[in-house]
Amino acid sequence: MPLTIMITGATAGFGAAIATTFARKGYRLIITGRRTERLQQLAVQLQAEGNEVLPLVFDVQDRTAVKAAIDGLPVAWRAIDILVNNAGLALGRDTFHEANLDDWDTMIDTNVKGLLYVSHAVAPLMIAQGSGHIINIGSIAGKEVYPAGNGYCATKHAVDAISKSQRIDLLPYGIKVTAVHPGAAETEFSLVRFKGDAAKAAVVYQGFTPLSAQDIADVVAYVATVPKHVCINDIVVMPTAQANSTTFFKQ
Ligand code: NDP
Ligand code: 8X3
Repeated sequence: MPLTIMITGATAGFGAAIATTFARKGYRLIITGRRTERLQQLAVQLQAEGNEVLPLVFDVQDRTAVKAAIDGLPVAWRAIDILVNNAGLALGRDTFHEANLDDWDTMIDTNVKGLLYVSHAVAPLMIAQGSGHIINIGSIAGKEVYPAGNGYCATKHAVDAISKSQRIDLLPYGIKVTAVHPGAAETEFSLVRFKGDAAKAAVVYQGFTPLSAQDIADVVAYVATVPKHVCINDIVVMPTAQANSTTFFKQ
């Protein structure tokens, strides 16, 4: 029986690249996101390549929808070997006192509460089978804070803490927990952060080679395929031209 991976936020960026990468490795895929058309397109493409794919449309912020989606999984899809908690976003780049409270709410509801809801719904399935691997996509913003990163940095520090806590509580059930913390990667991330301002988003990646979505998919594929007795707990992945959150070598 091929292994099954569930990826949240598979309609773009890291999630789409992770789905494509694991599809090529022969995994069965549960792909999720809010944008139905994009999710359906990816599902059709991967199915055409011979993969079994189950697309599920839900908003990770909506805990009733999350629970309904996982509880409603067809029996043949209830054995989830790997969960990649990838869905997330940054909104705004404002100093603390100028930050928009709705932006904070959306980031906390998505990056923190959404990750908790999905993990909480999937963990019992992994516990029942006595194995599983949760891979949480954190960020360098979860290791260090940077100016005007306040709310987003807080959510990614929470992902770091949740990963450590899941690792302890799920230890007796043979469940691995890995946190992958990328630096700057060119996806739709900055377009979303700057609310559709493409010029502002492009500036973020000027003067150096950022990570690509495929770079992160390759790292996720690596941590997911080490031997059963090995768990990579935590990994920080940066562009070579980025030393930390604020130090870039741009030319
Ligand atoms: P993208 O904007 O390209 O993709 C984000 C994905 O998350 C989309 O598929 C989107 O799908 C999904 N998503 C967002 N909100 C929700 C929601 N409420 N419910 C369900 N799905 C949601 O960004 P990235 O691929 O770059 O980001 C992926 C993850 O990586 C995020 O957690 C981000 O914080 C993190 N990250 C990104 C870095 C970067 O520089 N790009 C660096 C470090 C970490 P849809 O809109 O269809 O719901
Ligand atoms: C995304 C990278 O540097 O904008 O998590 O926080 S950064």
